Amino acid sequence: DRNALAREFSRAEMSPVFRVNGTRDPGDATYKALAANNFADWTLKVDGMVPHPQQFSLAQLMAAPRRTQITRHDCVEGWSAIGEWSGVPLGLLLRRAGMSGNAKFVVFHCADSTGGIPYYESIDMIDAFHPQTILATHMNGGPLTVGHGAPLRLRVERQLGYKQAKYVMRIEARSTLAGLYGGKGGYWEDHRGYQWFAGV
Ligand SMILES: Nc1nc2c(c(=O)[nH]1)N[C@H]1C(S)=C(S)[C@@H](COP(=O)(O)O)O[C@H]1N2
Ligand SMILES: [Mo]
Repeated sequence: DRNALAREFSRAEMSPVFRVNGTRDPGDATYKALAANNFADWTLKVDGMVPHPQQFSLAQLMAAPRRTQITRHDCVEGWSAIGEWSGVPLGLLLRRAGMSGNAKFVVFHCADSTGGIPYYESIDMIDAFHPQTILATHMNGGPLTVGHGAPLRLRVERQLGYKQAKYVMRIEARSTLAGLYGGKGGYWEDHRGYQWFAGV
């Protein structure tokens, strides 16, 4: 059942250490300038196949209704960690933008790139509107650190670690993944042959 909830854990079960993996700091000049100002000038764009494109400041996202959940993150490289994530339900932002009936995917464009290749990920509408799919601004009770994806990262709890896009700058609704970068819907899918649907 694609709408079933991922298991949630108690505070006592949280991992003492939640490692940072993949990009630890996007490091480019634009990101550096945003971080230096505590992301006060950062905006999240929601566009593509939506009737009402949106832009949200971090302050707006902080003030929006939020959901907090303690879940287990599973990385394909062979480690897991239980952490607490808090943020805005993605569905809430998507409903504000509206959704064209032809849109089938939601793409997350990230601030970082590796060897000049931008990081991106995508999910379908079932996951996009799943109640545990949030854009996290907080982790383990504090604001997201740069290592964990500040100022905003995706949590899509029924899927593996590489789907949990950090440094999200733009969310794009699309009818197809063809024509976008390598066409397979994500950085790891394009370059490492990882599955697009990474269910846990
Ligand atoms: N933008 C971006 N998102 C990313 C990555 C990355 O390198 N860049 N790495 C992915 C992988 S493989 C994992 S396991 C998790 C790691 O998240 P963490 O650093 O918060 O542990 O982020 C995922 N999201
Ligand atoms: Mo990972």
